[in-house]
Amino acid sequence: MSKRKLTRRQAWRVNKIQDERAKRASGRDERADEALAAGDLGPEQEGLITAHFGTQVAVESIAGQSQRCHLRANLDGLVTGDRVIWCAGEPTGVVVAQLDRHSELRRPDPYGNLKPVAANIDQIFIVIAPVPEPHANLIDRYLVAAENVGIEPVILLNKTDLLQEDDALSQRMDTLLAIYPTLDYRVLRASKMGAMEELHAALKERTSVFVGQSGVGKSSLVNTLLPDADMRVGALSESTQKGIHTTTTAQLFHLPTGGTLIDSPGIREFGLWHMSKEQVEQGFREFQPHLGTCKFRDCQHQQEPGCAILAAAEAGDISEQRLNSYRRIVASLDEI
Ligand SMILES: Nc1nc2c(ncn2[C@@H]2O[C@H](COP(=O)(O)OP(=O)(O)OP(=O)(O)O)[C@@H](O)[C@H]2O)c(=O)[nH]1
Ligand SMILES: [Mg+2]
Ligand SMILES: [Zn+2]
Repeated sequence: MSKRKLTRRQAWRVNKIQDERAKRASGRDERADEALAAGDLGPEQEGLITAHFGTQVAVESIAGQSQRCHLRANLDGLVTGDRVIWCAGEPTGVVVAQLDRHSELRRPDPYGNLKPVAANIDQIFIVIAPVPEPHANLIDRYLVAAENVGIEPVILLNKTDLLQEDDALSQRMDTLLAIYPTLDYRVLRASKMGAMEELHAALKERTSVFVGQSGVGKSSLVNTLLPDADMRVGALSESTQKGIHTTTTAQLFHLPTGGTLIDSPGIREFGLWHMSKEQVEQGFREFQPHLGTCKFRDCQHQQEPGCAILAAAEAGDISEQRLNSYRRIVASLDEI
């Protein structure tokens, strides 16, 4: 899980593609500027980005109408959930400014650069399912990220219908999840075959984002909550029992109950390379009362004498599952 290193030839090609892209973008920017100057566009108004497609975004007006808009090169960091100022136009409008975000969820791309995924979110739903097989480490990575950006995380076990006739699987899920309610994280359950009440209630009047591995059923949940959404869903790969990355861009929906929901593309891995060891420690809630109380200031919490984290683990205040996750995350930080 390290940054990808490009050969000289690949780097040259990437640069060339970027140059060409920049040229095309500046051409589009000029045309947008001309349209603005000529008064061909409507008045400035506030809007909400509901989806992002390369150099274009779908913008929704306050009245709820949607239009494709050109995104100027200087605004290319805009993401689903961003509030903007835009002008309507025929056939495409133009986004002219970005309004402040109150929160953002970011994750590193395969090259190790941090990219925002969605903005102005109140809750992150970490969606897992009996298949594809969930890993505590991935849940904990999301929790660390959520703690660091100060957005409330909720763990959502989906596809609970698969547990009804499989006691062993059901037991495995219970074991995996048992620790989280004791740390005051909410754990909800759902299935597109019914059992949606808890989720409906949790989504009410808030802006939430579904994140998690590919194939856990994020888009299927959106379709169940909102039959008009018509999101594409994809069966798991038969050979690997993993998702096939069906959703490719984050998309925003309004729920009849007053909530707003963003579906996001599933991920393979969630690197936290951008974080320091201190930030990772802070992201483990139950570590917080013990941080700074180890005998050595640069304690790695491995086997040092006088380690407060190890003492807390010994006393049962920190679980082995979480301590293992912490160690794996910290080890992965050193890989670059
Ligand atoms: N048994 C069962 N299968 C489900 C449920 N929800 C989704 N699935 C199946 O899981 C597979 C993946 O569903 P998607 O909704 O495409 O998963 P996703 O999380 O959106 O995946 P990406 O878009 O790739 O990130 C599909 O075959 C769905 O039919 C459920 O509640 N129960
Ligand atoms: Mg999807
Ligand atoms: Zn320590």
